[in-house]
Amino acid sequence: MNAHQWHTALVVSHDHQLYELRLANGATRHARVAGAFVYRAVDQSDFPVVGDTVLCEWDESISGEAQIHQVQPRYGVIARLRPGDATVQQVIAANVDVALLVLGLDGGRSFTEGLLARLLTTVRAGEVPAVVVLNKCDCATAEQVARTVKRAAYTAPGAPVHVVSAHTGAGLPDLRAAWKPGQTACLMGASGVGKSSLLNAFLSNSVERVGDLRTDGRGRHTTTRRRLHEMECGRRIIDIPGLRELQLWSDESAVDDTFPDIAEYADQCRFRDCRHAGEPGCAVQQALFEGFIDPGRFDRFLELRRETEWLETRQNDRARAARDAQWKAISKEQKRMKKNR
Ligand SMILES: Nc1nc2c(ncn2[C@@H]2O[C@H](COP(=O)(O)OP(=O)(O)OP(=O)(O)O)[C@@H](O)[C@H]2O)c(=O)[nH]1
Ligand SMILES: [Mg+2]
Ligand SMILES: [Zn+2]
Repeated sequence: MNAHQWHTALVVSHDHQLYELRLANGATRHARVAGAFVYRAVDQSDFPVVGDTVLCEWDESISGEAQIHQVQPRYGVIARLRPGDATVQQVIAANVDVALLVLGLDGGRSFTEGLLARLLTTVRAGEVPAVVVLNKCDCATAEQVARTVKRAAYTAPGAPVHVVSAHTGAGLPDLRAAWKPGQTACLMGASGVGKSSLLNAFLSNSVERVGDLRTDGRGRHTTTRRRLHEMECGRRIIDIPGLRELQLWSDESAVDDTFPDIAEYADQCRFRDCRHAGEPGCAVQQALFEGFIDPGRFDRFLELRRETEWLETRQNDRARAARDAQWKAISKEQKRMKKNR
């Protein structure tokens, strides 16, 4: 076999720079990005992530480790603002066909409209279809379940809502039908809602078992790394650690998609750029006043809107700084050329 043959492979997981790939024949192989790749990369979001298809090669006679040369074009990208950084995007997973937004039915803060709206806006920004998964239905009464389903449907208009239990298996066959063989689902949600338990329930008929569980000291198993798993019949599922911070990487239109009811009123505001903060002729304020918009929902809308505006301003600042630096370099070069003439 030719030692320098190119291969396409799927990124299954990675730990900093060390990647784990699955090859077309099902074998796994460790890999790093090639030197030229690092040189070409503009920023962190160019590097491979879980779910990516990459082109790679290796030389068996030197080491079995593959070099990744290229990331194939992505669709279905789930991204957030890199924690602790003002303007950098962190891609969480790529080529995702459906996002399973997992929340808990066990009371307390396992279900909040705020978190659901945030998860939804995040996945809509990457044009990933969302399914709401209310897990731990074994912990709730029928009445509690009905109430939460209603709140979920109200917060995520248009998204299917599934009531399930990873422990009893209730609702799982229906949920499995949310994505087709050959497609990839990505579990998202807070820590402890049962993402890995759902994964294990899905993998129970398959050869693979989840080994990536670590006890977090409070007696809980916590996922520490994103990982793509192969289910039976060619379905794929990505498990990720609970997102402690989910700052949006999104734009205003994704927020409007999450709040179509509010966006509809906003279209009727007198000013195109109305911020719905007391401007004259504001249809949103009017609808609030008349009770057509729920004040809590309006607060969540404003919060996400503010966050995207802030991000856009930061990005513009960054672009301007880059442009200024470019002009400075050009004029410096011109001065140098003049002097040398
Ligand atoms: N009663 C009940 N408990 C569940 C269910 N699903 C998960 N749990 C429990 O919830 C706890 C957290 O489950 P995990 O699957 O580790 O949660 P996770 O979302 O993967 O958490 P992170 O990996 O930290 O993000 C465990 O103690 C599970 O046994 C369920 O359907 N019913
Ligand atoms: Mg987990
Ligand atoms: Zn307005």
